[in-house]
Amino acid sequence: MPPESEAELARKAREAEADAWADEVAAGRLEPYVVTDADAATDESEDDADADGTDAEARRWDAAMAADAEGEPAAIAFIGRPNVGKSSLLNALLGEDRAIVSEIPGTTRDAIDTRLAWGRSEVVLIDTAGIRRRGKVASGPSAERYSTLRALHALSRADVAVLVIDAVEGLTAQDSHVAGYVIEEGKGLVIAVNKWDLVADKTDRTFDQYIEWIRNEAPFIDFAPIVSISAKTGQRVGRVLEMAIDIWGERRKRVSTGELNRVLTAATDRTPPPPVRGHRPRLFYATQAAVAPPTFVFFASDASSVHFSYRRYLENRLRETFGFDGTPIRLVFRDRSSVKLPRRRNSRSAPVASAKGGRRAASARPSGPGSASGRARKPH
Ligand SMILES: Nc1nc2c(ncn2[C@@H]2O[C@H](COP(=O)(O)OP(=O)(O)OP(=O)(O)O)[C@@H](O)[C@H]2O)c(=O)[nH]1
Ligand SMILES: [Mg+2]
Repeated sequence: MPPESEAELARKAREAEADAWADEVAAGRLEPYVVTDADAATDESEDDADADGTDAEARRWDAAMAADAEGEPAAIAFIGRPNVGKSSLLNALLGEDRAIVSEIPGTTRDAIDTRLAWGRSEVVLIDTAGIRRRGKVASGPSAERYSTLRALHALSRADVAVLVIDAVEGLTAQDSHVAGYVIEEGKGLVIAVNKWDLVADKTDRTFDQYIEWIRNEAPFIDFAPIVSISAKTGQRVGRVLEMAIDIWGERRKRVSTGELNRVLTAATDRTPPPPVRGHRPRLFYATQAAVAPPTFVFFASDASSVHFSYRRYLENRLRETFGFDGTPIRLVFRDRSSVKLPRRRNSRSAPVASAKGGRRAASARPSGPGSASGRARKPH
């Protein structure tokens, strides 16, 4: 993968912006949010307004409307290895042979955008060139290098990636590699298992077993939905688009700070962070710093000692409560030595622990909090 592409530089800039924001809050220059009973009451009524009653279709509609409002249609990139059927899938969705399809790997050379009406809005479908193995690209003809670079560039301007894999070949190491790249970029992800028509002797267990196998192979993409399709027969191709648009909405979802902190309190009450060197880090509060991808800043007494597995535990609690299906989420941990929440002072914990800082080391993953429009205003 290219080390310092434009996309990479943009991602780093966004990361720096979110870091600066988190530091402002940590330094007390922005008001931290303190959960009170009054807030809890207000939140309850807010929650009712966007409660579960909304069905999937309505959410999709909302997403399309939001896209319209922002003036930017949802961009969905079809990515994957050469010859898996990306162009075929695009054609099946459009109902016409817009993109060139052939059995020769490397048919699509450049990323091609097609606008498609969706409800009262539009989505942009981006067909991309097959992404080859790194070694092959490095030693291959320059045309191949450029088509891979263009595919990655297309991903950087997309909201959601549909990773197309070949049902017969299964999830290869290269597929996992590309999925990892999607996560690093903070994009939404759908796994489309194409050429399902070629899988012989299917029973009603076949797809479940297939999913189980993929989940075992690549547990880091467990947030991404998987759908079996056939671009050739058109089976379930529409589902792919529906899923991608749902994920577009999930990626832009905001949760209220009150609600977020109730989940945090419940999570830490149930399982407190494990002690490190005899000292248990404390998590004071959290706030959502950005959308696309959803990014959360957690303020802790010793951010660097919040263990990876505990970060994962918190991520799971957030997903359990708020969904965020199909999108990576970022959890960033920051030290906060003076916090306005009422708490008992633990003389052993404070100065030494927070001096360790670990601000950079504290981010759970390479964080990239997304578009400028996704930048959170001061927590409400
Ligand atoms: N049986 C079957 N064949 C398919 C399906 N989808 C695509 N194919 C075939 O797979 C071959 C490759 O399809 P493309 O759509 O060109 O694949 P691509 O991923 O765009 O390939 P590149 O542009 O080279 O990266 C073609 O021969 C298609 O007819 C499918 O669902 N079932
Ligand atoms: Mg193609």
